[in-house]
Amino acid sequence: MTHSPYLLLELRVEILGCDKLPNKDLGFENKTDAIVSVAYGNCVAQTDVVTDCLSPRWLPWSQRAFVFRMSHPCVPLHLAVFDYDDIPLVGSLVDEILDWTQHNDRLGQLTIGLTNFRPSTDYVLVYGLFKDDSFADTRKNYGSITIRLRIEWRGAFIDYFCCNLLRDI
Ligand SMILES: [Ca+2]
Ligand SMILES: [Ca+2]
Repeated sequence: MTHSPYLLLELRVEILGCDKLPNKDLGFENKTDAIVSVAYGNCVAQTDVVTDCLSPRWLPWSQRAFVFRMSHPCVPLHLAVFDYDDIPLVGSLVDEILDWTQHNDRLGQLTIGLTNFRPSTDYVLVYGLFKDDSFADTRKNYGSITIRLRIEWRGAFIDYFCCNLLRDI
């Protein structure tokens, strides 16, 4: 039985910031409260919320970095930016998840293919955000997002294992 070598790789994603997000909040000095949802395979995670800012930055001590075990390079990375709204949640966990997506306005989203990234290389990337995944050239831009991305072998032990495996071939 053979395993995909991609099972030995980690996808490391850091959300650094967004620029020119649309404003979804009303009121004096009340602006979008940005939060980014990061999804890879069947795993989903969120950054911290940056309140009242249309060009938010996630600083190193905030929740902005995520590590996923890669399953295959054809599996894309999905990012979505929301305006967080602080509405009290009640009920079951399923109800809370449904409430989260319904109460927080989606500002823009993005799908990133990973096949062209080389392992052990840092990439700082700026992407436009769009309201949906349609292919029309007339898609309206909803600001941009800056991320740092790196694909890495999983730990020193894995490095040792792979080196010996390659040497034995
Ligand atoms: Ca706000
Ligand atoms: Ca808000």
